Amino acid sequence: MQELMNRFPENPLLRPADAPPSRADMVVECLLNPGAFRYQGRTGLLLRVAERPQPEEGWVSTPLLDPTSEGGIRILRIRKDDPDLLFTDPRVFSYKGRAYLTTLSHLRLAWSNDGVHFTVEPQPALVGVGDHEAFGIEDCRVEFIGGRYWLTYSAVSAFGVGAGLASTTDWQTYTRHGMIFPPHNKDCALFPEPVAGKYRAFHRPSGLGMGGNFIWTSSSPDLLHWGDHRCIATTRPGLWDSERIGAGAAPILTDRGWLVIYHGADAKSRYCLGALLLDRNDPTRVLARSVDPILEPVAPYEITGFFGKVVFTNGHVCDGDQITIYYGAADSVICGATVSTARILAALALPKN
Ligand code: MAN
Repeated sequence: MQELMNRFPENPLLRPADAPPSRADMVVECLLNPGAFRYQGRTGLLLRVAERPQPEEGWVSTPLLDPTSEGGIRILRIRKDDPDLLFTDPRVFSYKGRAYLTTLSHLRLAWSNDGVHFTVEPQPALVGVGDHEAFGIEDCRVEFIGGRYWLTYSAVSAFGVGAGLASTTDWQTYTRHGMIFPPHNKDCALFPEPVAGKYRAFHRPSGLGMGGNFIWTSSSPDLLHWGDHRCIATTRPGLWDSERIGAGAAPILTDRGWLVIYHGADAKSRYCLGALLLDRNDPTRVLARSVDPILEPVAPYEITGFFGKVVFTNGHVCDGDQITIYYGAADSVICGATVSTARILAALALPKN
């Protein structure tokens, strides 16, 4: 199928070498999955910077946030031949029956005057705080609502993955609002405006045994307390989004309804992007869904990397009909692509589920 999106010829826009590590004893392994926004005439990205200790032959090691350790970080080191170690995915391992990430992520700002060439700030903007974020914070969505930028991110810890909320007006100081969706939940994106008088969010709780990794929407009077939970889209057996799906950034209001760009993965963890169209006044109603992906991992930088065959977005900016999406490729680098809303809407079909 002909792809709908036009990749930037400058891709990848940012690579790990473009971000200095937050500490001398760390290596930036991946730069990925940025939130995107406009501020004072510039395009801002809130990058996920995934770091790990300097690699050592024969050892697996991971940093954990620990306020009782020197510098606030404790390194967990395990010999690769330890029989209690289970290591089959570059992103995660299990030790003595407990799951850990191989990297520790924080959020870092990058700025651009043209939306293509970005400069990464030398220091983190936000790092995990407290025991519910001890394995880091990831994949932040940014939305401007009521004069503030609202940041929804995955908060990872031994307690699971939940959705955290923070806000800022100046990108210098941040207010933390705590966890708004408890584990297991991620891919939380806020709507840009209230619908029928209530704030709205997408999120992705994960069902164990029953259910699955589906997109839900909920409403709130204040962005902090959420209810009215509804599942609106499920995975589709036999298609590219058969295993898990999750919303990207905020939905885009079009004359046909809310356009949602989402990611879907199959059983081989190949990640593509698709689209949903929701009723403008009742976003629990799905009007249409793309059958084919709107972006697939086919470019070399999308196929090969820390975790290959991945395109994953949680940030875009809009100029009239044009959407510029920023996306993580192969969980390693940051890329950009453009598409018109009209082109996506024309490609949507009625849902089959
Ligand atoms: C999960 C998340 C993302 C990541 C993809 C692909 O959905 O951890 O951050 O990009 O997997 O690895």
